Amino acid sequence: MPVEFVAKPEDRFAFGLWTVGNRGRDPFGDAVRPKIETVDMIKGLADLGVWGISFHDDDLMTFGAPEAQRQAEVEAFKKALDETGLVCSMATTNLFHHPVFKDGAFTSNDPSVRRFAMQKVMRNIDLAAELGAPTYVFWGGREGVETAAAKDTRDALSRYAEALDFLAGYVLDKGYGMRFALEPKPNEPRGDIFLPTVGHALAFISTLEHADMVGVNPEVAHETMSGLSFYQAVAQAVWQDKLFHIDLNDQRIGRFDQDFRFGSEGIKDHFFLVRLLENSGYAGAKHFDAHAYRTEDVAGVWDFARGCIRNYLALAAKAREFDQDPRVAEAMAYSGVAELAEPTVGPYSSESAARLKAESFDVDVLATRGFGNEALDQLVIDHILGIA
Ligand code: DIG
Ligand code: MN
Ligand code: MN
Repeated sequence: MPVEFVAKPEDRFAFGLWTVGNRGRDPFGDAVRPKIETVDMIKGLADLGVWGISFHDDDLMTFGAPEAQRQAEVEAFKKALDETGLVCSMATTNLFHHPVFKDGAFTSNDPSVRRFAMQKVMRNIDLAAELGAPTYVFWGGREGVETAAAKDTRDALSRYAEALDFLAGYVLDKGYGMRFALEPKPNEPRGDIFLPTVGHALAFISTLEHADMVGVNPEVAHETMSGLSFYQAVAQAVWQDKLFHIDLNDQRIGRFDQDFRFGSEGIKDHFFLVRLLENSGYAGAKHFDAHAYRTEDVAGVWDFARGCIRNYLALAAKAREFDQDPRVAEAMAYSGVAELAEPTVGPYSSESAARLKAESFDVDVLATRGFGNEALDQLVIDHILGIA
């Protein structure tokens, strides 16, 4: 009998409207499944125990529609949230679909396009604030180049920073209490996208006027596309108190952005990721930015949504079992895991410097130490496989 994993709102799982709303289009084929109406998506996710919903402005409101139609679409969304108890956990702007953004949005060479992009964001920030979204995501899907001749990256980053500083100023001026989360990606749809990894984004944030209200929204697929460890990227973001949001999905290295169901590929990586999110006190949305395989019908879309949640909860249970296993504590003690948490020298003083320089070390003895990582990692595998 399969083990049941039931999500509760306090788990803070969230989905974007565009995830269960994905109709299976790809660069080589048209939609394969019918549109699910927004109200039905929200009710279906509420039935799964989901807590939050996120949206791009254009997911919710028809681009360019008359104000009355936009308002009607927003009211229907609000009504569905009220009726289901779901919250708006994040909002973001579609600055990538319309042809006007083909050369970028904040970094388009055309100043009018840059100003239109900022206006589009401001309008959706107002709605996000009205809906109580605590986080606003910026994924610069079109902020990049195919040829470096087209843009001086230094100018592009200056325009990017200028836009974010201005928009942060707008949020502060309005008193919205919202935070920004930058979502890195190395490429696709652009040949090279600016701010390609979490590392680039963290460095960029440090240059911003309102850096304290800007963090990152790492996505599994995007860091993996770069060949980097998503777990390590998230661990540094947590260490810098900059994990403001997270896009959970799955991905095979060296492929296009697959946005697979969470837990469908990198089981071991996700074991460590879920263990970190659960043990680090991360209180943000566990947001799935993924979609069902193109092979799926609407029933398969709900299999996909259930699978994202099931895999997260199953890995969280495995991580708890691992951390409660006395053999793990013993193996970690042998590996010296807790010793790394001890300061090496502490704050500088001339006395401590003199002591350190006078200290003697038996390097050959130190070099003989074995750290027992094979036995420790085998316990990880044993717990993941359920054979511990
Ligand atoms: C793609 O991974 C991006 C867009 O879906 C959206 O702007 C953002 C929201 O998490 N992720
Ligand atoms: Mn993606
Ligand atoms: Mn994403």
